[in-house]
Amino acid sequence: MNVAERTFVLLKPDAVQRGLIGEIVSRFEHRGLKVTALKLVRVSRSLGETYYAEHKGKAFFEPLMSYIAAGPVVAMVLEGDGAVAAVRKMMGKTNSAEAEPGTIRGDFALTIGRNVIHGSDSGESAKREISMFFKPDEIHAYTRIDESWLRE
Ligand code: D4T
Repeated sequence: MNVAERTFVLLKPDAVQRGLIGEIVSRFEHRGLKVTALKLVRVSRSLGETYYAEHKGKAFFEPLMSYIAAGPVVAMVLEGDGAVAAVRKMMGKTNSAEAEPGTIRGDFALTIGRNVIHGSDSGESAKREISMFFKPDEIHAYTRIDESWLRE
């Protein structure tokens, strides 16, 4: 059964500063995912720590904090059938060095520490991450003109 779901995507500071915002958002739009919220924000230290709480104490945590706070990021909510899994597949492996060509990391990144994008790994993570970046009234409902062609 087709069930539209929400996922959260973050274009990291390297994506913004390398001029990749349009290219990456375009891939999601062309796939049929609906952008229902989008903004440029700065990740504070406290937001970064909450966002990456599961990694606190690991060797890469401090470099990760510096990276994510190094410049503005683009936060967005995407909606569509199987959106969480679709976005994860489109991003490719976390370690860009192992990401397949054709994926976002496989096409635009080389290392794990500069992997240009984050996408939620489950519906539960999506809910948590969306609530960290967006108020409910910042998420918009509308109809895409191609919607009737995106499922049977
Ligand atoms: P994000 O959250 O950035 O989408 O990454 P993933 O969900 O794909 O992967 P993750 O939580 O395992 O890693 C979070 C973040 O930390 C960086 N990282 C990770 C790193 O710099 N060195 C490492 O060894 C690991 C495991 C990359 C992504």
